[in-house]
Amino acid sequence: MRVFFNSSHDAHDGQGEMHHGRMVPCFDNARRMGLIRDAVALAVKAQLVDPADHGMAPITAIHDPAYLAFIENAWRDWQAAGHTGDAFPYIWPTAGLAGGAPTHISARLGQYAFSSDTPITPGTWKAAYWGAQTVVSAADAVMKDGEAAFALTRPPGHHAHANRYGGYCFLNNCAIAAQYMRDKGAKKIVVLDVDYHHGNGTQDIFYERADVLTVSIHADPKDHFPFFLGFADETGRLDGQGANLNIPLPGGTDFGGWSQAFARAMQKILGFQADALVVALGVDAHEAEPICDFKLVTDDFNRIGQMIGRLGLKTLFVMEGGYAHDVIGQNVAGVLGGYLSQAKT
Ligand code: SP5
Ligand code: ZN
Repeated sequence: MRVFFNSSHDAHDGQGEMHHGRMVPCFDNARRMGLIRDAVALAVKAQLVDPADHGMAPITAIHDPAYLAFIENAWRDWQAAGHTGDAFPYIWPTAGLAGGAPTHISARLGQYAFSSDTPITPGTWKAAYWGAQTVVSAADAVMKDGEAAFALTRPPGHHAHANRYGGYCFLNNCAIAAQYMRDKGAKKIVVLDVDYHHGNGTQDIFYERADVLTVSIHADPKDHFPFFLGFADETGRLDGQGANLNIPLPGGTDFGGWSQAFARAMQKILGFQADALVVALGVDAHEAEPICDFKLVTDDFNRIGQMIGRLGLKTLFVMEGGYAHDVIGQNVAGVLGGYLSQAKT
């Protein structure tokens, strides 16, 4: 399988994140990528490919220009204000406290962030920009010959909205890839999100569209991040009515519960008759994951890959979460290997 690798990923290098009131080392760290790359190289015949530069157009097709300008310049503006550590917000425009158009960097951090777990560092834009190029290059390859590809990148993307960052995500890589595939001739796309966390950004971006079905299997937001989106009654709006499926699952879910959810997802996906599939491939449903509480084991990820292969669609895998260093490589390789064992192309 072709593995498009974002070799600029380590330009995003947070010193820490706010976690339960303390600064802790970032869960999304540079070590993840090497571990996954090496395990995948061993397990599936991986062909490492460097991304090509497709410029800003595929990114502006999804994200607001003012938001992109903010992310690109945030570190410079933060430094200009005299700060040396990573950039974080400390105030947010919430109901009743959202007037004016303040220009201070701290106000704008709060305007564009939805959570406090996501540092902006000197190389954040570079890593995120090349991450988007990595998924676009992989999407391009899938559209050209129909064979599956894997975009291996960080920071992840599925929590990012058109104009909001958070949950370690800045640019919504899956949304950028899905739109790029649409523009290259695919009429209908499914984005299937198997990360432990709800893909709130992807859902929001496509919520009113009928051409992109978004499906997410995740920990119930009533007591898991991102808390404020991802409920079962969110089914899409206007043209997009019926084109969003959320399957929230309780903490402690094992492969029995997870695979039942997948069976429901599969029915919905097959009924949609898409031309291509984008998989938001988080592996943080594993029992060893530090910020999650599902109970999947490594063999289950191979089964998930097989189930995805049986969907019979042109497939692009995009790396999302997965933070347990001891197992993430095997788990990602398991999904890709399982997929290859079942897929026709
Ligand atoms: C891409 C992705 O997986 N992003 C996840 C971002 C989650 N950040 C917030 C972490 C807070 C977790 N608190 C969990 C407590 C478990 N005991
Ligand atoms: Zn996650």
